[in-house]
Amino acid sequence: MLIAKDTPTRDRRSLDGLWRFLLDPDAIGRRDRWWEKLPTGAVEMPVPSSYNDVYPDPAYRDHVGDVWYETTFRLPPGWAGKRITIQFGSATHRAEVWVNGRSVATHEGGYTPFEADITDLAGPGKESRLAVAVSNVLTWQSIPPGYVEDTPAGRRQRYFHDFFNYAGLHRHVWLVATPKSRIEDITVRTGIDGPDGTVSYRVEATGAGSGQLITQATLTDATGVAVARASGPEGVLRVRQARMWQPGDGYLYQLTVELRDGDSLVDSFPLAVGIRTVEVDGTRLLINGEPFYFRGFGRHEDTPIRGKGHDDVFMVHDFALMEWVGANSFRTSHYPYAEEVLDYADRRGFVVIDETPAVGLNMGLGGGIFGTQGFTTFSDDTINEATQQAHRQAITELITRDKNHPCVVLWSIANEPESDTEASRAYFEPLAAQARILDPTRPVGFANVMLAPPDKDLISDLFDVLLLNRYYGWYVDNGDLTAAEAHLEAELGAWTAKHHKPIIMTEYGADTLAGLHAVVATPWSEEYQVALLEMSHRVFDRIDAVIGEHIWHFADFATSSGVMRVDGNKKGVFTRGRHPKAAVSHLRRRWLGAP
Ligand code: BDP
Repeated sequence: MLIAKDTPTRDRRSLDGLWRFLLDPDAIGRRDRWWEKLPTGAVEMPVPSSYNDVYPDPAYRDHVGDVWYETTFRLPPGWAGKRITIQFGSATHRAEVWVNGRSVATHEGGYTPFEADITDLAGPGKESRLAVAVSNVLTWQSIPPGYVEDTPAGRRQRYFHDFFNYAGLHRHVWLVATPKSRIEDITVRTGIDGPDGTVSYRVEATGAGSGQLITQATLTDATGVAVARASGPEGVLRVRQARMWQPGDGYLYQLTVELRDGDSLVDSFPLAVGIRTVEVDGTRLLINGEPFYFRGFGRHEDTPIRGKGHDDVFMVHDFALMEWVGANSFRTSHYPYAEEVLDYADRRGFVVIDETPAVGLNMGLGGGIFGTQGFTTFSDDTINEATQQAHRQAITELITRDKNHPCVVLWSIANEPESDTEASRAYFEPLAAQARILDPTRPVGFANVMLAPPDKDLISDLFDVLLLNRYYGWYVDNGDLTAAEAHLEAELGAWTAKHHKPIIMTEYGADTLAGLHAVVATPWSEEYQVALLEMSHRVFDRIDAVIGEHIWHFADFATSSGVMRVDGNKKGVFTRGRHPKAAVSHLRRRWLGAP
């Protein structure tokens, strides 16, 4: 599936806006056929947005189960004869879609796009009714996992990750018209040959007679001048004296793929292409043959009120803030972000570690933070083969969606899973292999948890890069940065000795209450966050294999409640409203050499 775009042969109409909305706490919507019409009591709900924080009512915030969205639309008269779909950027965590009373799509997984083909269900000009049931329920077999607990106050969703379980229609919804014979997918891979760039492409066409159509591929530079052409469903384009995509300089060519029937244009789709290479060489990660050092953050899609709803204002502002502090990269912790974010990173020359939603596959963690413990991670009743299948699907959907983005240089297939047991090895070995088959051009990693240091970890040999989340000075050695420094350095030395692979510090940091100051840097103060970062950076600078530092976190973010969280996680160097803490000045000095 290609993202909705206006092209000479395609059209799209936004369905964003205020939809009718109803919670279904008693799970009666399906029995009472709410897809035909929502009963009285429906409110208006903005799309895209999480629904949890829009109304001042715990029924929305704490809801568990289906919610129902409903709207109407009309196809433009010019769309007769086209293939018509509805495209959802995401529905968290699963959805069923009905048009005019007919079920047209289901999708599992809350952070990747899907479409419903409604060609035969909605005639041009006539009003059609669109209903979507979205479920926020997490189970042992979903990615991420969770379980529902019955409490005296009602059903409660429990989960093992440290961010609020926001749900709803989080991204754009489009009505899309494409030709019936059409381009279904494009895959590009780029290379560098001396001063030249190469772009190999493969086009998948579908629909009646598509096998007989001629495929043409034209690459234009940023000024619109054609620099290479080829015909056929696959080929290699050579760009003489190419300008490469590189960190900080997101130079993009455009590959226009056309399907033709003689002289007539059947379908056309433009794809942004950045020419660059990525490879791991010893303890270095090379972009275009040059060692790259990651400076940046773990982030969340998280903003006040809209929760995980995509928002262009926050997107542009957050990138501007990251550039202002001197960041060159980030990780999509802990799930695939809206594709618009990757498009923007491509254009801004940001480097991205792209992560699946596989977070919380670790029952050793969490006691204090998430309020749950006492399970075995991998067992028939918990994370099992069905979970692994959902995880496989999540990896496939991530790579399928993001394979053409030059900004993505590394796949992270999980965050802090259990990785020190034979069961974890059996679980991850086929998943790592699958990521490589889907994309042989990028390294693969996972974010390793503190509970699995090098003498315990049993899976890191399956991966290309070590991604380490470490909390020396916070969860251990809290308030004792001297001990923290020694322990961090010793551990990084042990990783290097054992694996001789590049190390990216994908998390380190301290909860920090904005405005809390201390003469002697004590935990929770802005001074302590600065001191912890300074300590960590001293260590990183002494370990040659460390090729990156992603502070946890870019901005304070919402979590479930618990004794370890005061109005969310406070490890941001910005507050949730994007006000800087003192750490920002330290980072500007370190990353930009600012005075
Ligand atoms: C790590 C997780 C991250 C948490 C962070 C923290 O990867 O999601 O938010 O710790 O505790 O365990 O702040």
